[in-house]
Amino acid sequence: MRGLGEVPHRWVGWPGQLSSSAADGREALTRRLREEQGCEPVFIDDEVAYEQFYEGYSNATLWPLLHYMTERARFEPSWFHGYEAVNRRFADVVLEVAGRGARVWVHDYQLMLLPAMLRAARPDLRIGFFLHVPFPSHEVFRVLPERETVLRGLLGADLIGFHTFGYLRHFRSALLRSLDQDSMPDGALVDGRHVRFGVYPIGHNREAFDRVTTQPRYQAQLEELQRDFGDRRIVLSVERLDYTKGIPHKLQAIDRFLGEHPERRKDTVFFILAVPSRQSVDAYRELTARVQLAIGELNGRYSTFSRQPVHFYNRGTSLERLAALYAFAEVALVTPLVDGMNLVAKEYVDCRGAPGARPGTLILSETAGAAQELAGAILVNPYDAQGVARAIASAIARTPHEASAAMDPMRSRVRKHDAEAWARSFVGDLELESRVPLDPAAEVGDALLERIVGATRLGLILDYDGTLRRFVGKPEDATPELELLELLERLGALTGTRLGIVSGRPEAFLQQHLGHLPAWLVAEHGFRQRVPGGEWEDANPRADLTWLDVVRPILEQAADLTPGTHVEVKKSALVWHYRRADPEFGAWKAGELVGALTEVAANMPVEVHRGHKIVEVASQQVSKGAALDALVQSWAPDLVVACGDDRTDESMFHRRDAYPLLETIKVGPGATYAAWRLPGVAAVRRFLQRIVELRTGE
Ligand code: ADQ
Repeated sequence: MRGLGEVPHRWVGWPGQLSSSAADGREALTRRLREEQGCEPVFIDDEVAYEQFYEGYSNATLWPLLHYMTERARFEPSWFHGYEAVNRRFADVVLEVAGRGARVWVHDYQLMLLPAMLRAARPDLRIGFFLHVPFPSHEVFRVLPERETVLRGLLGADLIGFHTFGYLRHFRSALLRSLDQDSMPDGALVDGRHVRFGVYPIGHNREAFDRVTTQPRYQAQLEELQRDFGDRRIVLSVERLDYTKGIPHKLQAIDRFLGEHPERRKDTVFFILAVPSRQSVDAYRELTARVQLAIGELNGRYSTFSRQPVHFYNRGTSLERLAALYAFAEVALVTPLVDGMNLVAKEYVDCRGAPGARPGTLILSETAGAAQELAGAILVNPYDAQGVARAIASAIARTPHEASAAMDPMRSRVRKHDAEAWARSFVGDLELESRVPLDPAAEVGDALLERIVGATRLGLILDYDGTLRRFVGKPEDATPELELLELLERLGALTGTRLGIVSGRPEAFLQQHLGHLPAWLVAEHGFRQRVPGGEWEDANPRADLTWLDVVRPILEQAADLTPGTHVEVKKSALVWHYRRADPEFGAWKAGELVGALTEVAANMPVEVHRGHKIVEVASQQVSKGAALDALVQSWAPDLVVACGDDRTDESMFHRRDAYPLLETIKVGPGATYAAWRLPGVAAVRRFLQRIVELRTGE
């Protein structure tokens, strides 16, 4: 790829299906590819891998699904195993050839698991991924049984690129709805890494067309076309013979056009160049037969003895002939049903400037990614045969001046944004350092650990949900796993160490799951508390809770109006949960609810806050900060570490100013008053494990 310039690079790819004799010479082929072309082959021509990975999961599951053709998509669990295995084969070869810190650019839907595989094995690599096909609406994508694994596979990358902003929008929606992964248009924070997203519309290989159109063979092709078809207008279609390209629909439109314009049957000729594709997949063989039949019928209906209106070429074409055809055709009819970008449209536009080219008009599907860039095309709905027939008629009727006026600005754009510019822009962005959101909290490091090891009387105050335990679909399912309980047991038993768990959960939950631990428990954000092995009691018996009856109906009404939400009633707080609601609808309703509550509760002793998929109204007279005060008083420690992920934990972090003995750790992204940061639950557990090891001298 020229965009990579002089940067030393290697291609890793499948050299295609080998004949059995060539398969015997794999080693020789590998050597030749490596030495002569800088390529590393990955062989997938063994029967199982080929069928499961290539024909199966790539071409019969993902390809139709990503192109909105759910009814064509087939799902076979064994295909996904083959897909995983071949992605793994690619990973093995990449890992062999990629040096430390190498940039790896992964292409397209066949390799969507590869980024995460590479990331897991080699965090030093900088990984980019580009999707050449559409990313469909989540309503379609969610049909994929392995959707979560596939999305996680992609999130292994540092930079993920799409042709259009629409595809990126759909991808973000899938992240939110399938993985509960929040994101911004430019990226997402995933396990403490910033995964960037970008829009990079691919361009055509301008350099190849510039080169070929200066050659005598191109001129010869052009002269031949002039001789044979000089008195006729050519309407040209070029595509792979694929059901996404809408060839049968196009033939219907041509049928209408020829039916309605008998005067054009003599001077218009339709060239359909369809390169055979994936002929081992049933759907493609059926399509070929269907197209051939329809063309036979069309020609039967409209041919005269000397003239045939549709010429169908079911084969590839040399670049000089292709360029000559582009240059000679006065209309290009590019009408895919869905297309990631479509390079044929851009090649046609560029060839308007080729030597000897005739002025021309592009008819383009509004459903092709290229439609967003090629504003001078006649945009059509490929399903609307009548509309496409009208577009053909109006394109043919254009004067050369009209055609050029629409074409010239498009051509400048297409030439500027060619394949090389596209590659440069993607690779350039991949070079940029990932930006972790800027805020003052520093990564937890050795300085903090040293202070912890040195403390004689250490206090640990830990939040539960989102800090010790990952969020799951239903809050009641987020019970502590054995591994976590063992860790907490060991922490609580450390000499010179006091452990407190401060949570928004009700006491019943904490008692049931954590009650046996040698730990101070604080429930409902500080409303109820318990010393190890003791009885539960009110932290602030004088708190005014009369507001509960006023606020509760407001939350209940919100729950009635928003499917998938419910109200949790605690002794000193009310919580509206929207984790199971449609994420966007839930977030919008949460905003409304906070607005309504802020007004109603203006004079009440409450705090309204929006947390992780919740809106909570809690007594102002209790807080985690107040709970921390009480623990500090009773423990008399020389160091306290408070750690939490939520806004309610900020009331503890604010105590930093009051106690120099307090170290504060925010878990996850977002603005905070804490001094330190850990990226997520896994990192918190590793951190606690390290404390156990250091304080026991393990
Ligand atoms: P494709 O689906 O293959 O690519 P497209 O972008 O149109 O579609 O590229 C086809 C290429 O093949 C063009 O360069 C064209 O010149 C060539 N070609 C087609 N028919 C030919 C023929 N008969 N003879 C010779 N050459 C022929 C996928 C996505 C697209 C996306 C590209 C690039 O489906 O949406 O634009 O990747 O990202």
